Amino acid sequence: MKTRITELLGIQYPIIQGGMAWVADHHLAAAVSEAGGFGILGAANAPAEVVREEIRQVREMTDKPFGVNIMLLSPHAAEVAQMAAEEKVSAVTTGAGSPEKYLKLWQDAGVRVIPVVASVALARRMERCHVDAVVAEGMESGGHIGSQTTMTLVPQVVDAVQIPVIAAGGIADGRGFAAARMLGAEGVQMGTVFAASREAAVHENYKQRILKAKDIDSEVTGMSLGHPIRSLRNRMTREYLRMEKEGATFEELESMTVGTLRKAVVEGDVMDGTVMAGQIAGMIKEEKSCRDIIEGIMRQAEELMGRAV
Ligand code: TUI
Repeated sequence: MKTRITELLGIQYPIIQGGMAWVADHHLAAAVSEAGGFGILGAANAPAEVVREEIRQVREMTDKPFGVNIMLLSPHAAEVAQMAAEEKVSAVTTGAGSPEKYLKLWQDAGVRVIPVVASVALARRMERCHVDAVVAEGMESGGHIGSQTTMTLVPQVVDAVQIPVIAAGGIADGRGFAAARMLGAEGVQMGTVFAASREAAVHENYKQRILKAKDIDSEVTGMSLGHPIRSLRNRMTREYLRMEKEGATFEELESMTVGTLRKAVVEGDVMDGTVMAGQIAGMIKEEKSCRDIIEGIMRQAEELMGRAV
């Protein structure tokens, strides 16, 4: 089961867990790493000391490698970047921007760097800065998204760079894994399926909303602000989209969403909270352990690919 990604990260299976805000805590990251994948803590908007404590907790639960995702729009991004270097986590992934100003810090500390990109241009720029790999994330993903689909983005990024590419967006089973490999990816990153896993320490209402979702249940809000966010349809998305259509100001729209991800994930308010999830939510029907998810995917992919995984 070797690819350049399993070699780079020292893991058994080339399956990486997305660094989801409020979802990807030590319970989830440790479970994914223990199962042979690569668990990731989502730093989101948290201060460095909170994330450092999460790192300690993962280290108590597993000896396996794991990483931290740094959300570059966070007001604490710089201090979390510094802390990740001090803690010498195996890898950092980044989202919602370009991590150029932090690369040297991580590279000097021996931390692998894997930026999430939504375009060929950023993938190329990252390769020129000697990052170790990129995650090419399609707009099927939940949360903050780009504008290209996984099917179109992944092969174009694979053609554009020599470093290994990890596919993300719309993948949750062995068919998706095999398809990503056929597109040239050497690993996959998945979020939604792990958000609905047994070890995800999220509110039951959030988990059930994912498990009950249909194929057409997600919406993209914030397109007019240049920060499109995919989440599952509810009173919140309907009201937001109505205001967006009516030409509400940046401030009006922003003020509507403050604290709403926490509201859904932690408090379980799936009506007025932001239920971030990818389009593949419609395919996820039961809560499984991270081990069952990962081993099931590898088994199905091996069958499909004739052990050429
Ligand atoms: O980052 C994500 N997904 C996220 S971050 C997040 S938290 C958040 N909350 C409210 C508003 C905004 C974010 C929820 N979900 N995925 C990785 C990702 N990165 N997708 C797209 C991008 C991206 C977009 C533009 C990366 C770089 C970029 O442009 C950078 C440049 O300078 O070219």
